[in-house]
Amino acid sequence: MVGAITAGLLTVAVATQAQNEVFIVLDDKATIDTIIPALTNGNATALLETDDVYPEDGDGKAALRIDSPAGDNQKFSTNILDWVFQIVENPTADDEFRYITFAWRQEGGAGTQLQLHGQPDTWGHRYHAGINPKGWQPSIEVTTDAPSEWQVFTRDLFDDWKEFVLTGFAFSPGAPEYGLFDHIALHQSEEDPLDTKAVDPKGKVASVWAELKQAVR
Ligand SMILES: [Ca+2]
Repeated sequence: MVGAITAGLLTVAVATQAQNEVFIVLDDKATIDTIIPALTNGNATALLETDDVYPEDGDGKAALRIDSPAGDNQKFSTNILDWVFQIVENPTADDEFRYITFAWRQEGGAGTQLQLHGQPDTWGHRYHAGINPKGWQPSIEVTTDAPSEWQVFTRDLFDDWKEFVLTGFAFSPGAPEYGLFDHIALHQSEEDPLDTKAVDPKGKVASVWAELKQAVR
């Protein structure tokens, strides 16, 4: 009897379709103003940039700027705003995601890095372009080109790192001048949900963390 009930529950879970849920980590002015005070660690300074932004954005007027002249050249937090995201192969719930899209540019260096904090492996989920600025590993080189111009990438987090619980980010340009980050979203289907030319506008369901937290608890 117990076995039959369990099997029934499993069937329901598998039948649940992905909602094409999207969580915008940062993109427009509101999201960047929200994340800046939450980046409590690191020697750099986090600022709102309204001029030099990722040009293909729908909002087109906001990016995160990390002025990074010294020390660890980064801003970070292991648990930004109590975020708890489940990185899984088949995301269905509001807090489950498989893909990340991000854009970045850098002034004054030969490589930049984005680090994702979670469990297991704490900071052991990293992406860099050009040189790995601090040599922090593991890190996936998404391009050999230094990001002197804006670059955008979509990565399959499950393929890259397997399942983990994502709670924080480090914006780590490692540059003597500054790094810019923009157009960052977690998503359930592969297409960049912030692409202004996205073919499936129905997929643009932007989650707000406060609502999402209410839904999952
Ligand atoms: Ca933007």
